[in-house]
Amino acid sequence: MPVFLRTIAIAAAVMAFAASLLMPEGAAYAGLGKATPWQIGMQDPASPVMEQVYWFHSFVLWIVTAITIFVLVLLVIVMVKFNARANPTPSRTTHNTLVEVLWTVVPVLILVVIALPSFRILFLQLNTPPADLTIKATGVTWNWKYEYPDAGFEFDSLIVPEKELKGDQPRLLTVDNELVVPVNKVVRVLVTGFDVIHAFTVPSFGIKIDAIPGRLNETWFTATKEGWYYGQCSELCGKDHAFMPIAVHVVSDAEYTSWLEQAKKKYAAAPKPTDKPTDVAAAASGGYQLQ
Ligand SMILES: [Cu+2]
Repeated sequence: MPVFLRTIAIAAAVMAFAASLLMPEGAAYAGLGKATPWQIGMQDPASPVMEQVYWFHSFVLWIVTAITIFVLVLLVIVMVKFNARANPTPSRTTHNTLVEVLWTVVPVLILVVIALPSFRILFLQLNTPPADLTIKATGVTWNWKYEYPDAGFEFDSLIVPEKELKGDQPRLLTVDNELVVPVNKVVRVLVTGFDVIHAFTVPSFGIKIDAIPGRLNETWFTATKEGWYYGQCSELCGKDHAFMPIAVHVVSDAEYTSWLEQAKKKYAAAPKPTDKPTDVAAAASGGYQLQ
């Protein structure tokens, strides 16, 4: 037993030391709105739904960890106490009513404890509250098209190629025309696909929903912090699946109102988005190449 424990302790120490050597200085464990180098866990939550999802994830992780340790301890006890050398004449016991009732009832109780918050969060996600703003997102091969039906305009949102990025714009996530939404408002997102199935995802808002041609799906979020939030198409849709990012800029009410006025003029003057499968991203950038 002590040898076994010592081996585990040495292995843990070596792994911790290796991780500290590999970990670059200033690396964050998780970022808000986008993935960060050396991230551990999910992106930081910026909506009530994602806060709940994150909480549930950690909650289940603790339960899983406890069960794993419990089973490991049982295995070690069996290996050490009941091996052929330590226990040459084994017991002939085949039934123990108390133990059998326990190993049936306890897992059921654990599942109930997991299921209750799970259903609560599922209901929170699926039950859209009265919306302050509605946006329609259409997945096209290979970009997103956004429509603000109440304001009466729509526009294409295309990836910005790596060589055209400015400042600290993130690679593979930056777009030319981003979604803009006000902070602390209920945003209903209607999602559909134009030609093939895509999926609209923003991890920090806790939303991921399929964009299916001929079908209108609905999801919602309330962004609780201003800033930039990124996501990517999350359904394998074709050759440029990796190059149709989603960028959402969350701004104050005043900034949103002024953006809306400008956007109405800008997109009214712009040519209508192409509602047919074109290689718009590739055409705009002269072909996107991975570096
Ligand atoms: Cu896609």
